[in-house]
Amino acid sequence: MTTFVPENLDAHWMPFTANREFRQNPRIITSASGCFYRDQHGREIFDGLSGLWNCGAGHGREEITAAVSQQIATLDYSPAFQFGHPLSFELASRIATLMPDGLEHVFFTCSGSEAVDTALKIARAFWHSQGKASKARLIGRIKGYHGVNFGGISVGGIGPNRYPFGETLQADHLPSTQLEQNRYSRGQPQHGAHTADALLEMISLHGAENIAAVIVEPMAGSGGVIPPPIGYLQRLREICSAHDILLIFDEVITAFGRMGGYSGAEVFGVTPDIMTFAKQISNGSQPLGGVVVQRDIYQHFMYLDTPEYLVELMHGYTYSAHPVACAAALATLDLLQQDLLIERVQNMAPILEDAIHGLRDLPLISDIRNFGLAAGLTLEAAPGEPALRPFQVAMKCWEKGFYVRYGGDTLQLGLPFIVTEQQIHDIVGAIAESLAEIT
Ligand code: PXG
Ligand code: PLP
Repeated sequence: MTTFVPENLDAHWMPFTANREFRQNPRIITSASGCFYRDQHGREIFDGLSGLWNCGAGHGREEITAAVSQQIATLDYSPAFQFGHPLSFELASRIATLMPDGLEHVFFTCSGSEAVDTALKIARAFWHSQGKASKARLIGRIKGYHGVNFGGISVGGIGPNRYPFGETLQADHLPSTQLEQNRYSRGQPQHGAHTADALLEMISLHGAENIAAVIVEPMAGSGGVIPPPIGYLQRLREICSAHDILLIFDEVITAFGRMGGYSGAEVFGVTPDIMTFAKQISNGSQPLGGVVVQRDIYQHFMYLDTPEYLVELMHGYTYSAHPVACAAALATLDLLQQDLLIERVQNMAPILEDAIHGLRDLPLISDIRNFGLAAGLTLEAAPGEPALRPFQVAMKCWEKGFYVRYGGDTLQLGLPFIVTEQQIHDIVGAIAESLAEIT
């Protein structure tokens, strides 16, 4: 195995990366198969985050490779606007059958960030076309992550992702549901449904006639794996319905298996008006995202009082519904079904829950959360440096052959759906050892 390190690491300005640190300690991944990466030194690394939450079926799946190869040879690209290709219609229909009742129409994008901005634009255009242009304000939530485009950071609730970039869209933010009394909850926490009532205060402050939509992740992912308190999403749904405000679930991480169902909406029993997805839809193999909208919203645009040859929604991307990405997604949905991967997530989730909560009494840990095949650990901050310890632990894990996500004051796991019980114990053990080494 040859050691591969590119000569000029500076030419690539890496995303969400400490570029200066990376240059000192390049972590170059050269191949992947199943639950493992291979790095530039030929070492095997267990993939504790399924890529970036998107490779649940495992890496290098032959079925996806074959579908992508065949499609690129058959139709590599066709114009996304005013012309179609068969796979996008097939895929949209498949997705609609997997979503809660009423969520029936799919608008394709290339990423989660684009899906979020698309969802927000659909919400505003929906009201605008009814002569209610003042219904434009958007409500997100503290600690929410909705990608990095201007719409997404406006509703996003992670400060450093917003404030360096200046003025954003008119938005407001619900409080986080991460409460002190919920620490070490297993699955959905007991407390916090009442935090949804902050929406009522925003309605009295801004007026429902000036609010387009509320957007939340059913389970906050990047903010640290924060499952919704029992009754919280139901309460948001009730308030939105009562005040004619659209409810958007950002399911970029939660859709297509991670929660043990096809969507967080299904698992938590609350149906939004609009839902975003990305990531797991193509098992990470091709960039693809999308927005699923309720029947009535789509119908509204189809019955606009405009000539039929005119475009109903002035929005779309060059690569919307890219044929090769659609082929990858159809193969991914086949795999989820044939390999019973959603059932696997359900079966493995209690094993992850027990293993991760087993770390509770270790020094430096101040909270542990989990749902489905996702888990988050909060570490006590080193003086003045809240992000230091998670970074140190993740680097120790990497040295031991485990890729663990770190961000802010948390460590996060998003295990592959094909993970084994032994692998769960191995990665949780590696975290425990790494914690001991930095204490
Ligand atoms: N919404 C949500 C809820 C997300 O989790 C996005 C939108 C944006 O998707 P794109 O495809 O534009 O990145 C995301 C993405 C992590 C991590 O490790 C999470 C995301 C992306 C990268 C890393 O927590 N979430
Ligand atoms: N910028 C320019 C100059 C363009 O021509 C286009 C698309 O035609 C875009 C940005 C948007 O690119 P995309 O459709 O890939 O999002």
